[in-house]
Amino acid sequence: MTLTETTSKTSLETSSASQDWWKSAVVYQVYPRSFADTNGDGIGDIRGIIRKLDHLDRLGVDVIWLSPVYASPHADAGYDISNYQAIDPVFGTIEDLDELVADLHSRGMKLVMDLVVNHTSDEHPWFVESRSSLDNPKRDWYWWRDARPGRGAGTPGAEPTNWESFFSGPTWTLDERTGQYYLHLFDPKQPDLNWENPAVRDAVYSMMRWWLDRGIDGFRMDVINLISKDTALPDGVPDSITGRGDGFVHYAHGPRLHEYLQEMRREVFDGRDALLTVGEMPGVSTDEALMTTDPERGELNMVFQFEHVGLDHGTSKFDPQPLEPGVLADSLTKWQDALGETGWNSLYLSNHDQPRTVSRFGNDRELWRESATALATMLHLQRGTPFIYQGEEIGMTNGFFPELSDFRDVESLNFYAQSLGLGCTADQLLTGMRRNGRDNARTPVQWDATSAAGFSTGEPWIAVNPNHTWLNASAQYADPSSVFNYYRQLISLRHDRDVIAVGDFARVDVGDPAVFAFQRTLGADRLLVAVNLSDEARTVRFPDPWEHAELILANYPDQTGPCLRPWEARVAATRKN
Ligand code: ISL
Ligand code: CA
Repeated sequence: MTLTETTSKTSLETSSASQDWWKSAVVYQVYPRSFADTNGDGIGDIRGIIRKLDHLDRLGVDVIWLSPVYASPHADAGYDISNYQAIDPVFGTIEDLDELVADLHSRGMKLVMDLVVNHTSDEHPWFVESRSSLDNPKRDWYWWRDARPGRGAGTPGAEPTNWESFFSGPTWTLDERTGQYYLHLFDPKQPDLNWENPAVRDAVYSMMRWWLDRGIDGFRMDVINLISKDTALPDGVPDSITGRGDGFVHYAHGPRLHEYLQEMRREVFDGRDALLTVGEMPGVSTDEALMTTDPERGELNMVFQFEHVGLDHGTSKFDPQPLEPGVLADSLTKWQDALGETGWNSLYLSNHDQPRTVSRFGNDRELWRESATALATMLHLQRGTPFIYQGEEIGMTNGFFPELSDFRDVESLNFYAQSLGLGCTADQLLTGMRRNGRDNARTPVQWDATSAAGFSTGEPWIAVNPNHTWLNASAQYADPSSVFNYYRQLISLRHDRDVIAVGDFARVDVGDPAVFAFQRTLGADRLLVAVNLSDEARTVRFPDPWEHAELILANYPDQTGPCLRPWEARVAATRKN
């Protein structure tokens, strides 16, 4: 035991000093609007993050990914940026941000900022200029097109392509002044930048250098796989209900994506040390992810893939379907295997766009603690860099939204408005939104049992979950069996044992698809993980080496034989001689 500890510390020091420090790091996502409010306006702010750094320190995370705090009209909660180099007053000042960076650094943590450059806000000066006339020098910074030939601008179906936007409705909006349409894959207030134009790329790179010079440690890149599009802009195959087309194959993973990412690396990242880059890539294939994360190609450290967070989608994300046993494990295993040798995985179950992990994949009622810790074990002991979404470390559950007026998110509200017109009932739609809507992730972090959960002294911008009276951080700190303290153990295990960060991954068949079991190997070190992802006890066949392994972590207090109780997780270690 002593020997193992000494060995792992030495190798950790080596790995954190190296360029690959992020392989043993754990990232924590802060969604600032819902984290902690210090001035009573009901909206979280940067000073709130500074005030809560002890929580993050205690948890033991290495990196904070901060969702956008830039100047924004907030049509999409800050993912619509009107000034990349200014902090929105609702979140604070640039001095607050500098102080946050300094405080994090003094505690040995890093800050990764959100980079949203597939689109800007329509209130960004670039777009304001671009839309001002047909011959404005910035006209070509965005995607402007005439109406479809033979159709009058503004008439139904005259949009340049038939694409459906991520937030419902067409991806094109007519600008009356110049009579042309502009492209927006998301909200009309989020026009897409034209990356074909080198001046756009230069402006983005110079903004990125400005932030890195200020001391931040990397970027999480919003929908970065959408920056290169097929310039012919072909129609997508029409949907039988909306009549609009799915343009994904034409606007995602376009022909110049890898060229742009490599150019960005040369222009922005070369010569700078110890950064972290992660690209959000909805719909990415394992092949594309491998190309993007292969260090030889010099693109990104890792990507967020979406396969496992789409498994429960029916006709849309708002039509969630139950998952068959083994489906989640199969998908995650596929990604472990595909990116194992050459690339690198990010590991996540939740973020500000997804429902809460324990409500979606676990049992947030009778087996809340067991399933929250089981899912965390399954994720954190895979090969890759784990991401914790704020509140996940205390097992926060989906929000409580009795009425339509309780929802805030543009995606949900637009979907509701559009689908009601297409014959769905209000009840059906609200049920789907309660299950999979993005607002689930955006209710305030539950710090304590007081009326606004310690989040704010004012009226929170979105309702606090009523379960904060028992589900809150302060109730968990002192309880050794809490979800919070379990996460602490998982994080410190990763820091202490290189087999977790970089060991090989191999799925183990224990004879029951509801049990996700795998083995990690690094030299002589072996880690054995078995997690029952179901509400029922399961009898499993543990392979040989497991019989003699030392149990190093479990989410039930006592251990009994080959039966895994509901959502039981066991982690054991052996060392070959
Ligand atoms: O949540 C989604 C809709 O089902 C996703 O498709 C999401 O829109 C997609 O992952 C892109 O997300 C990112 O870009 C969006 C922003 O709204 C999300 O919050 C952000 O994470 C546009 O900037
Ligand atoms: Ca505030």
